[in-house]
Amino acid sequence: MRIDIISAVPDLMLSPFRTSILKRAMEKGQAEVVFHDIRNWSSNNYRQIDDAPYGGGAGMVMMVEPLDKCISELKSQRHYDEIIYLTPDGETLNQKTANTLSIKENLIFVCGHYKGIDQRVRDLHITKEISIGDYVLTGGELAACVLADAVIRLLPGVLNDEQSALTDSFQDNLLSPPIYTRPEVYKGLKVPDVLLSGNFSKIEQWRHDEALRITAERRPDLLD
Ligand code: 6GU
Repeated sequence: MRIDIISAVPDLMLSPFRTSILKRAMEKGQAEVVFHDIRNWSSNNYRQIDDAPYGGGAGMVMMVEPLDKCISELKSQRHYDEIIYLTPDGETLNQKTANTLSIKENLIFVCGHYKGIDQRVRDLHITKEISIGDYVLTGGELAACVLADAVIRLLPGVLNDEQSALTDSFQDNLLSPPIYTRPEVYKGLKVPDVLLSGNFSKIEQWRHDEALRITAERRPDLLD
């Protein structure tokens, strides 16, 4: 999979992709993430990419021309399955969307900054709009990292068996049961006996019961 990320501040996103699992996925060639600084497509001497909104009001708007030029150039090089704008007014990201995107070949993520992007970029190019939750960030960059992480970890071979995505919270619409590792007792808190029993069908039953209990308590909406 290849993800092209377009942003006014690409540096904000470097470290997540230079560390740990995402770094390894890039090194093994399972994912390629390419950053594009939108200023490189600005046509004036000040490398301007934003301007005041028509009709007045606070904040700046990302101009249509640099974004259009950048996206058009990428589109001339390969087919993109989705061109995604990260915005608080998009559909809220969930595991199903991450699963769907993980089987695509080429994606573009457009990160808005300031008040957002000129509507005509959306009309011309954007095929999907995604939010990562009901709160406002300073820009789409952190959301783009979240989306890229959620998608890349699902690619074949990115996780090893122990980290397997199949047992994740949300993959089966249940939250995760409690987990423990050594020691057996810590500050008087004991690991549940069933986990030490060696009886794997009982352990699986306990884990499922606990997952149901915790989901009912915290996220009853997931059980509907
Ligand atoms: Cl995708 N962008 C911004 N700026 N804020 C957000 C968001 C995205 N998702 C939640 N809040």
